[in-house]
Amino acid sequence: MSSVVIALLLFMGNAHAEDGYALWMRYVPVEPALAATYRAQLSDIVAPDATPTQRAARAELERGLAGLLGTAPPMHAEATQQYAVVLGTPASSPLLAPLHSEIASLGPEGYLLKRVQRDGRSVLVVAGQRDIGVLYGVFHLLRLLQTGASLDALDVHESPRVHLRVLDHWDNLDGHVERGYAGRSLWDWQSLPEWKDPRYTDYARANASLGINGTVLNNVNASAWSLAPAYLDKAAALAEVFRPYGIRLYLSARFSAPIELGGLKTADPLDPGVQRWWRDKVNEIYARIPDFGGFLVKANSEGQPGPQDYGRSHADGANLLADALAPHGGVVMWRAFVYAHDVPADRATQAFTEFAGLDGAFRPNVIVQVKNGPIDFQPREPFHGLFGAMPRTPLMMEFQLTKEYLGFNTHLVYLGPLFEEVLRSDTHARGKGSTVAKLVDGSLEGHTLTGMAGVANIGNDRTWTGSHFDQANWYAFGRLAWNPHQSARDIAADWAAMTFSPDPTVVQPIVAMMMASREAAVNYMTPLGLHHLMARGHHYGPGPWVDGGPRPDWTSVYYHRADRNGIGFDRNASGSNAVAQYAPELAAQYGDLTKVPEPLLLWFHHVPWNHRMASGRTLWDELVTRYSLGVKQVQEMQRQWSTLTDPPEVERGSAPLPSPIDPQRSAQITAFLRIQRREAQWWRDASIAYFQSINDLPLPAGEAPPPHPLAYYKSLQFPSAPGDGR
Ligand code: BDP
Repeated sequence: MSSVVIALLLFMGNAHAEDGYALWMRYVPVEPALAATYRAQLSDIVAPDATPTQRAARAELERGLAGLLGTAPPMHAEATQQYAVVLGTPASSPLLAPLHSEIASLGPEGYLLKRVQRDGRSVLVVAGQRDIGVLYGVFHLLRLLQTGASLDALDVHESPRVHLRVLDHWDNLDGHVERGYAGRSLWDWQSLPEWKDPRYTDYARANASLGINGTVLNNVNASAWSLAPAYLDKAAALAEVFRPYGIRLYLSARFSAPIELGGLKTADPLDPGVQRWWRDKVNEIYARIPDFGGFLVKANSEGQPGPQDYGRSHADGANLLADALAPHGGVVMWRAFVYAHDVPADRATQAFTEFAGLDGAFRPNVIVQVKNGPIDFQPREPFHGLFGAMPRTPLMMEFQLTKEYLGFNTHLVYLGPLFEEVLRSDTHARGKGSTVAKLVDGSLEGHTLTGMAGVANIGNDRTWTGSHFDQANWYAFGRLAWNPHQSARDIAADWAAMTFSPDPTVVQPIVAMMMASREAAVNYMTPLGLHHLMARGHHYGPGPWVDGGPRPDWTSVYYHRADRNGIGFDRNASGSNAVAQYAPELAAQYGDLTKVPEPLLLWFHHVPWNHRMASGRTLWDELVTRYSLGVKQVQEMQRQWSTLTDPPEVERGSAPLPSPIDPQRSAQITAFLRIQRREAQWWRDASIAYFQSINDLPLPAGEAPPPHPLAYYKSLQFPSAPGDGR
């Protein structure tokens, strides 16, 4: 029997459960032969059960093994004659004393998975210095089983490279999720604190399985009410659920809360009354949540209040909160996503202009949170110039998992390659090899306060993320936050194996689809360095014609600058000079039309339509070709998917192979790919119709003209598109 058939038979028993809720922790039976090997190797387990985290580790292992192997081996709190696995810390298990220094070298969250000889037999050790490391180790072990790895010669030593590994929820108190495409907020504020929905525990399990250790509960466009006593009680209940899973709770703080909640006349950071208010507020929080992580702040950006309202700097604002948090060990994650309405400068330069000069002015418990690119989570941006420009300040990476600009939840776009591209970018800050990853993990500048944040794509949809494939973006973020040097492809392979099946005939096409998907989206939306061309407000669909409105840098025409002669944003010395915010080597490369990488061409240059590209085509022909390529790439994804859902007949006369993908998930994924195909075509057609209306150039031979006139695309309206900011 082929392994595909076996996989099918095995999951048929679980078919009812394949609605995506279990994420990558499905724990479905492994192949019988492998199960027998694993059962022999994991026959008898010693694991302490004295603390909530120890109990969580045991419960997860029991649950995982019961599902994967059909039966959970006996588990004991004390050593037995026959034990084959030992879980614990040197403090919780005397069996681990000999490994004491090896374990200690892995740090407070690290773990090892290792075969050792004990009493003449081979024993598998899952150990950490603290309980949380053991829990992480259990998840690692389960991943090995789920992906069919051998346990024969295990010798895994893991410690996180990044300290704060945080999901930022943009959830409002009324349940609306800003830029959320997965239903309503997970947090049911109305029934908290009394009712702790079991889903909160599953959320914590999923995060712990990746090593995510922080959650910001509320939107950066924060309501001051999140800091009111009633809401702090509710937050404390969530913190209690998260605690055993190593997750600390953070809140977005509205800078003007002393006025709105405290009745003060000012929120000036240098005002002693304001300072007192924040100290008291922070004390009040820690009285309820002793391990509270700290605040995330969006200030003086997009209309949010901040220190500049009082003529003070971002450092003054951040330090105000940092001083209140310091006695408790809390941190401030102060966002660098700022651009002011009264500053006419290129938006891509503003964060740098406002922050670079503040290097060294922040308290040690402040970390500045910088989006991956200088505009706004676009399908492709160069890395943010602040990376490498503030050596004395810890900088935290902010990625967006929710696909505000990449097709919402219905487009299959795996963000691993985007994250990897940014993390591997060389800033040249300290010579060649000064990658963004080395700034994020602190190794380049010797920072110990380090972090990576992902704007969550999670809601109360049964799939959590609004689609099956968007789970991979949560997954990849967590894995890269743990170690930003990992490969997006390897992570995709793990995810596909756990989420669908470890059978290579399933993993390979899925990984191929995932790895090509981000470039496909770049092609059909914003090829060659174009950016910010989406519809206004809700950002659903193409809007390259968007102009007017309250501010130019909320339009598309501001960014593409297309006219009869050419297209692109001149960010050289002759233009906004944004290139000057990068290291000299990079500034020289980006600034030179002959050296700039083509994927960033129109980000940095305004280029004539007849400019010759590497392909030999003119820029216009290349642009059209790219738009069409994006559509073809989605068609290719559909084809690859169909090889799984409608496998071909293998032998003449034999019945078609059953699909290795369960019908429930298969149906949604197939339908979503159809939506993506249609919308990719829409992006291509609308964009070509618009740019052609400007340059009047013919389409390259063989390219189909858009089926509708430009006026049609411009007339489309979607007043109820999901996720809008408000
Ligand atoms: C933009 C979103 C907006 C967010 C903002 C931010 O459109 O809803 O509030 O980012 O990051 O991309 O603050």
